[in-house]
Amino acid sequence: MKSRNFLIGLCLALGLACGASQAQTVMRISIATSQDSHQGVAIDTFAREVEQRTQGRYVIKTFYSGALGGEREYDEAVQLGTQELAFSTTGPIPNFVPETKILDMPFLFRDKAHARAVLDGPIGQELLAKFEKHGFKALGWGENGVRHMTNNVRPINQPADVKGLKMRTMENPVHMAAFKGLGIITTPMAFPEVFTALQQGTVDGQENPLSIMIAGKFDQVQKYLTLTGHVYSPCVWLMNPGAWAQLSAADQQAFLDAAREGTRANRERVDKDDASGVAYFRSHGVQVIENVDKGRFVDALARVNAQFEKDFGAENIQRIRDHKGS
Ligand code: EAX
Repeated sequence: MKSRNFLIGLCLALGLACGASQAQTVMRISIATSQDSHQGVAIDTFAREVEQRTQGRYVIKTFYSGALGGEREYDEAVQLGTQELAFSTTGPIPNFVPETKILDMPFLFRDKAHARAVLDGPIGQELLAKFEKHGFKALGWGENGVRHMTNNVRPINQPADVKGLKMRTMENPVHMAAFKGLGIITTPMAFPEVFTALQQGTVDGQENPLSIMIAGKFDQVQKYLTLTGHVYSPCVWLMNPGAWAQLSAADQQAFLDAAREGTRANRERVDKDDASGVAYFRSHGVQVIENVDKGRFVDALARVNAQFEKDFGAENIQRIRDHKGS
């Protein structure tokens, strides 16, 4: 009997070991916004592409709406290795990778095409490489979109109108410095808390790309939307370096290709949301101010921009502004 039990035990152990070596490796990726969004499309596409390109050896489990926490929390989890992957805006990233701060400067990029060309070109690739010494593998850039302002107090037509407004901001030092420079009372907060904060009046307003505001149904809690286009908001594909190192060279390429496809789908959705956003908000009762004189906002930021030039290097800023190819 004993030897029979031993044999059964041995078979089970072998079976498990054998099963484990054939088993799929499951990795997790998360976003703070809902699945039906430009970020949801990004990670859904990534997951599908990874599975196809690795013949199902890698399975990417997708988490939405802050199910694994807000961006700062899951960026940290990826750095620590308790989570393998994340698709994050650059909101909290300067707290981990200070070199990326320059990308969060207001009115740096002329438009999305300019931003995409910079991120996909040498400047973007140089910045991706900087993530490594801060404990991340960055697979590529994605997009959150061009940010605009909403609030419940008054329509914003000019810089003076934002003075004294209490606005939720991302936990981003560059954004906060700029908004303070405009006289805004900044309230940094993780995204999963924003809807409730707007609903309860903890803050008067917030700023985000149209894609985020549509997906977050902010029309239910905001009266005025102004297309300030004050800053471009990149996303980045983050991976834990240990998880990356475990991939074969061919699988690493599969992950990079999957991220590229994810970004393609992500940017397409941003364009679609930008094209339909104004009509969406108007039809949901939000007053939309489409044309503001952006030059006046740039002028109002002169003092803050002088500081950014010192911090990031005027030549680095100029190199981005001069980038052709958009
Ligand atoms: O991915 O926190 C933010 O405002 C970001 O733009 C986004 O909503 C989270």
